[in-house]
Amino acid sequence: MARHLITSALPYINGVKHLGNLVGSMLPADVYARYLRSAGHEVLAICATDEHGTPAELGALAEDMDVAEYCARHHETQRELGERFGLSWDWFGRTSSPQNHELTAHLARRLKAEGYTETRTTSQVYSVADGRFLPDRYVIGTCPNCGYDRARGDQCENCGKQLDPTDLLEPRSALSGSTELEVRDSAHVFLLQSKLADRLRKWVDSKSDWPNLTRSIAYKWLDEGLEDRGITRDLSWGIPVDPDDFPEAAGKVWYVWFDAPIGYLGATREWADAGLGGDDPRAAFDRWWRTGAGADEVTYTQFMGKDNVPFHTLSFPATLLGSGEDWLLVDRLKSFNWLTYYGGKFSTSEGRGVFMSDALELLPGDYWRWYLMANAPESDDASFTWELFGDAVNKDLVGTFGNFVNRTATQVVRHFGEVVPDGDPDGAAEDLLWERVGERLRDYTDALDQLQFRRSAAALRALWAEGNVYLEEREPWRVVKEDPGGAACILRNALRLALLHAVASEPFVPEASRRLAEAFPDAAHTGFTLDATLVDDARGSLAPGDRFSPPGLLFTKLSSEDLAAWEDRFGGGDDLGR
Ligand code: B3M
Ligand code: ZN
Repeated sequence: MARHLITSALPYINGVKHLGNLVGSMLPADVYARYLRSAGHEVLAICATDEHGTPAELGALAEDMDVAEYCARHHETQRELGERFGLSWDWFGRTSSPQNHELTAHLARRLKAEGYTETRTTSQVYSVADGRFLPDRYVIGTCPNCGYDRARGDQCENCGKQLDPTDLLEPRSALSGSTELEVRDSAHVFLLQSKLADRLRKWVDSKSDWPNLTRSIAYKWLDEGLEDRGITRDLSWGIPVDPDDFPEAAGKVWYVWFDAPIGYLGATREWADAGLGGDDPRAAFDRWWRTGAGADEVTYTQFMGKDNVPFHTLSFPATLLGSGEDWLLVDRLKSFNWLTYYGGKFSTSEGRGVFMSDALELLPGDYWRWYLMANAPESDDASFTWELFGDAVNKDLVGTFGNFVNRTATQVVRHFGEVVPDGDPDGAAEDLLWERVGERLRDYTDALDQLQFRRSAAALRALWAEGNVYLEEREPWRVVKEDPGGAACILRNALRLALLHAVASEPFVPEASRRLAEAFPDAAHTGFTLDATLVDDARGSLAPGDRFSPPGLLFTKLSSEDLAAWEDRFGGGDDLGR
């Protein structure tokens, strides 16, 4: 038994996330957390909403709400949707929590004490009418490159050119529209990443087991020369800079990308303060994060989309290393490419693509979990299409997993009633079955250990298929006519295999797995672990005469009409000219 800390990138607070966000971080983190728990390990799975920065401010503005209220409401929505998707967080916190405020202030203070911060004066756009400095993207104007008249101060959406707000022609405030803008000086705290570059490079060098995508992104930034980074902003919403520590930056807040990863610590502190780690919250927290207090035994795995990799391989480690304290750093970092919608972007404003709330309106979480993970954008971008979704549901869940369970249940009930049949002892065919099952299971857990989700889904599919192969080879429906004892043996083994499926499938389709496991009220499966021992445990379980209550259909087939209607509603290939 080992200890595993798992975090997934923190979803921005602004609105419901789409399936691409889900599959790039929260969902694989959950599959892995469930797998490790079920393999008998101690797991702490942490997530939170990322509540600061311009996304939060703009979101609140768009809904005409107070930012704090906006965040509180959307946090609840995101929690509820996550839970309905079966995300089994140990804690789903908030970067706006008092715990995160305190940890952020603490780390900033430590960085200063270690000589890794400096105050520098920068010129910034100030809006007289709004009475505030404007972040780059709050300044809009005409693009000097293409003439687009709604270009933002950080980038022109039309031609893609990176801009400074002062490049814009006829600049105005995105908040009030006022053109009364001035360039004023503002003092900001900078994190001296350049001073930490050598330590960071050494640390990245030591991570030879990181996937290529992750390593190449980290080295690209190191090779280009790590720049010092402004970590304060002139905003009102955020974690305030402590004026005792940084008097020059009083009245400002920490940059969202400074406090957001600290949110992993903050959310763990929330968990500990809620008493979930025992009576001593400080010790419970330290045990997961401070290497001097036991966290040296923890394996820390992070999940995220590829755009978040630089922040997790460089900036956040810079914060932790630079503090001079014994914080746990990430061990394994799994990053994902993009899930596209028919090759294009998911888009809230254009109503294109499927969002978490839409998805649950159509079908339970398991259907989406399976499809998304089996087609995860691992080695490359992947495209959502209704056709692929229909195949994943109809072929894998209904046609393979569901079909095996259903055929077995029907035969058992018809010929032997709602009990595990007795009959002949196992023969050579059964030995062979369990041997094959053992191999499939090993493929499956190997792939999960290596964080290869498509491969693990394929192995799970192959494990399900073994059930159907066994039934077709042994034909209990035919054998039962002349040899009821033989048929009983076949179906007893099929039931035991279904029980194994219930345990093995739980990381991917937890709800269906739970229903299937409940079909065996007398089995000791709660004590099974998802590793090589599962084969013998499942084979040795379910005594003849144990109760079996048929689970009913685990999944429902999707008709071509359903799929066509959804494609119509959400947009599909044709609408996008593909
Ligand atoms: N909220 C960006 C994103 O959702 C950001 C991740 C923070 S992880 C500390 O892509
Ligand atoms: Zn432009």
